Amino acid sequence: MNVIYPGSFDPITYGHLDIIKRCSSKFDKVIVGVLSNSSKKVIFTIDERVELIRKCTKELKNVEVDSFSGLLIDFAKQKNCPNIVRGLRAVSDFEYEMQMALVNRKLYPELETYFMVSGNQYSFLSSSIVKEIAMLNGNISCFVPKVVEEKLVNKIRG
Ligand code: COD
Repeated sequence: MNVIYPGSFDPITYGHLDIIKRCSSKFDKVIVGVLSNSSKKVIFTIDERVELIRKCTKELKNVEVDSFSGLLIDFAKQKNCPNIVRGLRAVSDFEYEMQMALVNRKLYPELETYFMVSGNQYSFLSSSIVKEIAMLNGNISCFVPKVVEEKLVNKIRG
């Protein structure tokens, strides 16, 4: 079975990577879908986010990274993959995730959403937290791979 792991990934963190690695060992193929027209204010361009994810997942041969705009269900149809994986960190994630899963299924009844519980060590981690720490000159090396750290620090300082 193939799955889509969609998100903003601005930028990818060890929390996202943990989900991608675990999916990679459970499913035939993992398509990481990066939303290009996010309503969230993003710091990295779509090309930068895709490139960072590709670099961080290059060892995982069954992981494909692609961008999409518009509705997630249309991306799922285009990829012929009616299976979505989402990460759950805490109860606070649940309400939004549940709503999204139900709306997506209403729009595309074949679509299933699977939830993968975050690794304990990453349950507090989000892209926003990482950006905030970096902007305040904190050390983010335990939250993101080196290549992401360098790019983020350059972006903020540059
Ligand atoms: N541990 C485990 N999982 C994590 C962690 C962590 N530390 N951090 C994040 N995650 C999970 C998130 O829970 C999520 O499942 C995934 O990783 C991606 O997270 P983000 O924050 O990068 O991405 P989101 O949540 O902003 O992505 C939202 C989408 C882009 C998927 C959504 O907005 C979307 O589908 N938009 C397209 C428009 C659409 O179809 N709208 C209708 C749907 S209601």
